[in-house]
Order: sequence, then C-alpha cells, then structure tokens
Amino acid sequence: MATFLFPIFADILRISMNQTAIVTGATSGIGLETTRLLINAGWRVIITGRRQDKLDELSLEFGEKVLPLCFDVRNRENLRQHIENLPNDWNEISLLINNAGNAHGLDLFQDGSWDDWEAMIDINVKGLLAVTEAVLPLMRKLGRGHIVNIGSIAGDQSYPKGSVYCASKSAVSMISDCLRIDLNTEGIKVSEIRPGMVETDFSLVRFKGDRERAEQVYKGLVPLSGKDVAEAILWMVQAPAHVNLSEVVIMPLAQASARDFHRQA
Ligand code: NDP
Ligand code: 8X3
Repeated sequence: MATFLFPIFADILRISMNQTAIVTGATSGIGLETTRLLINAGWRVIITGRRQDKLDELSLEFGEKVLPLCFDVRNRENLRQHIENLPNDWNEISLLINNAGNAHGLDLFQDGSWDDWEAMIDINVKGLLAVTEAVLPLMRKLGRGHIVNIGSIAGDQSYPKGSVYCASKSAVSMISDCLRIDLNTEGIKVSEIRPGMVETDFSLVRFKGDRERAEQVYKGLVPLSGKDVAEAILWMVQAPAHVNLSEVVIMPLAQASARDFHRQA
C-alpha cells in the first residue's frame, strides 16, 4: 500500500512545494500567460525578456513571486552571468520554458533579408541553446528538472515565405529530441509544444510594427490565445513525475494545417 501511494504523495509534495521556474520571453504573449498560470499554480518564476519596462510592470504585479532578469538571449555571455549570479534562494531551477523567439519578415527566399534570417537563427535557435546551456547545470545539480521548448507547427510543416522561420523551429524540434536522449538517464524531462496560430505580438513583430497587416492574419477566425497555449504547457508541467508529454501539437479549430484555414466572411 505504502509503495503504491508513494508516487502520489511525491507528486502532491512536488506540486505544492514553492518550486522555481524560468520563462524566457515572459514580457508578452505565450510567455506572459505561462508565467501567470505558473504563479497561480504555486511556482516562483524568473521572468526574462529585453524590455525592462515590461519586467518592471510584472514585478509590481507579482511581487516576490517573480525575479526579473533583463537580457537578450543572443548575448550568451551576459545571460550566463545572470544565471551564474542568481541569488541563492533562486538558483534551484527545476523548470525552464524556452519560449523567447519570433518570426522576422515573411518573404520569398529570393527576396529575403539577411538581417531577418540572422535574427531568427540567433534568437530562436542559438538563444535557446545559450539559455539551456546556462540553466541545465542547475537542474543536473538538483538531479531533476523539466525543459519545455516552444516549437511550432512551422517546424514540421513548410509554407511559402517561411523558409528560415520554419527551419529555426525545425531545429527546435530536433534539439528537443536529441536533448531528451542525452538526458534520458538524468531524470530531466524534455518536452516540445508546437502551437499553430496564436494571437500575440507575433505577427506585429513579424511585420515590423505594421498593425493592420498583423490583424489580417487573424481575420475571420478564432485563433488560439496565449492563455490556451499556457494551459497546455501547465498540463505538460503538471504531469506525474514518471510521465513526459514529450511532443504536444495545439491548433485552433479553424486551422487544419500551416496552410489551411477556415475563415468566415
Ligand atoms: P510575442 O511576440 O508576443 O512574444 C515573444 C517574446 O519573446 C517576448 O516576450 C519577447 O520579449 C521575447 N524575445 C524576443 N526576442 C528576444 C530576444 N532576442 N531576447 C530575449 N527575449 C526575446 O510572441 P509569442 O508569444 O507568440 O511567441 C512566443 C514563442 O511562441 C516564440 O518562440 C514563437 O516562435 C512561438 N510560436 C508562436 C506562435 C504564434 O502564432 N504566435 C505559434 C507557434 C509558436 P522582449 O521583446 O521583451 O525581449
Ligand atoms: C507561428 C505559426 O504558422 O505563423 O509559429 O508559422 S506560423
């Protein structure tokens, strides 16, 4: 009986303990909503992003439940210093949500911009690697942990004008799979969630602040919200210790694939 109940008690204890998570890109969209849900579920969250004003707002809202760290995931040395110098009561990180990222531009390859390509590779791929590289030693020291990478349906479904964004998310998928194998004996879960269309600042960033063009993306259908994706992430995070929801795909009802949408007039 005791042997049977132990995993259940261990899970309850694990969930109720004030555990520490780090969310990259917590200043907006999916990262912001995930931060909110994690805090509601009892986590303390290290919130990161480049916009200090947004981090300040969140610090005011959540007080001691958050620790803001302002860094660009492209600056490997700087972010490593932030992680290495975490206060002692914040460095037992057992959850990493690798969320920071964006699409930059939507162009035929032959019209593409090197700056956009570089931003997507440097942020979505190298940034994720740099954050993981910095945080993983803390999980290994703890002997447990969970890394949730935010991929995209774009990582396994190509679409016109998406070459480098799709490639960057394909890399996220492959890194997630290989990392899961490399950490298989260490008690650290690696999961990937691949959302379809989510209404956040994503399109505003992709179209460089052109709000009208960004709004067209969501016209005539109900996209996912950041909260929809955050709820799925929380479900992944709260799975029993022996269960890993290793790959989750989440789409709006109105989206059948990266290229197929049902829009109402
Ligand atoms: P948002 O634009 O709303 O959020 C992006 C977040 O990433 C912001 O908090 C931003 O913070 C942060 N970020 C961007 N660049 C950097 C950087 N160089 N350094 C540090 N932080 C950075 O978009 P979403 O919430 O939609 O995007 C979150 C993730 O979800 C991305 O990885 C995206 O690819 C993925 N995704 C989005 C989908 C969608 O349709 N929206 C669908 C599938 C996946 P700050 O500006 O403060 O630095
Ligand atoms: C974001 C979704 O379809 O714009 O990853 O690539 S999509």
